[in-house]
Amino acid sequence: MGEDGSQANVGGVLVSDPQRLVVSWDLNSEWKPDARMISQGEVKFIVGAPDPMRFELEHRSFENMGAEAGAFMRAPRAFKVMATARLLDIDHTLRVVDLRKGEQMSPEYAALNPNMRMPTLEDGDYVLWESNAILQYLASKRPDSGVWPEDARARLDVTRWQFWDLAHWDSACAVFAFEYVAKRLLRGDSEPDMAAIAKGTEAFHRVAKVLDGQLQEQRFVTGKTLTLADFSLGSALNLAGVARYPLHPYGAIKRWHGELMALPAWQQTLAACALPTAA
Ligand SMILES: N[C@@H](CCC(=O)N[C@@H](CS)C(=O)NCC(=O)O)C(=O)O
Repeated sequence: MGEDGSQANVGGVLVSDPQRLVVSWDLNSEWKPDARMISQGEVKFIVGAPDPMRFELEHRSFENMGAEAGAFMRAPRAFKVMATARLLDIDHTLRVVDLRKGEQMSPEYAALNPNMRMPTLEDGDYVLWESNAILQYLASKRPDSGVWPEDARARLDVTRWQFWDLAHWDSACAVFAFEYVAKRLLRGDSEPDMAAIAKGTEAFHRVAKVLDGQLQEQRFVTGKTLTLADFSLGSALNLAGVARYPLHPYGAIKRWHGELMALPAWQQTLAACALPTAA
């Protein structure tokens, strides 16, 4: 809780080494001047200060475009691929498709992915699009990792939730991400369509109840262990604050997202998406 009344709902440590600590968090909607911002702060611990728990924040990368650019870099469908590649330690080269510049529409990109959407994977001559299919491809390279089990029923459980993601969860979250983040970033249009938000809120609660119910029963989406289903579904929560998902009633989803945020692969991917540091 900040002295100005702001409250961090979802946050994480992006960089932690003896010289530098960078934390990132999303703020509640009461925060002013613009609750859609994501800020990054440099934390200074003041030696000998009367209250050792107190620290000062120096905000950086704070202007609107910077904040939204951070959200852009965390676009859930790209993030899940990047984080899974890190989790599985798969060597890769990242090429950013800058949607703000319309790079997805270039003939070169369209030749790879006729949908003209990211992400797309290239492995030699092999090209694959659809983020959840890409996750399965990555997992097939690490059959012992356990994130995509060999047993047919266990594997189908993971696949079922990945289908559910693309059929229900992804689109329910995307309404908020579009209205509160992408619209402004890609079109310069800052007014969310409140009718779309109202309709989206209804759809969101319908699916969030299902996911929350599942996570009340178990630690991860398909059971005690982490699988591709967690990466497919959890990546959308990177935008929960900035895109104002109505997550308040869903304690189990928040607990689970906290667990994902604590994973080194998740933190490293967030750090890789962090805004450039100030000079
Ligand atoms: N179902 C696809 C969705 C891909 C998608 O919609 N990507 C968005 C970014 S997150 C995109 O590239 N949008 C660009 C556009 O619509 O022009 C997947 O999961 O890969």
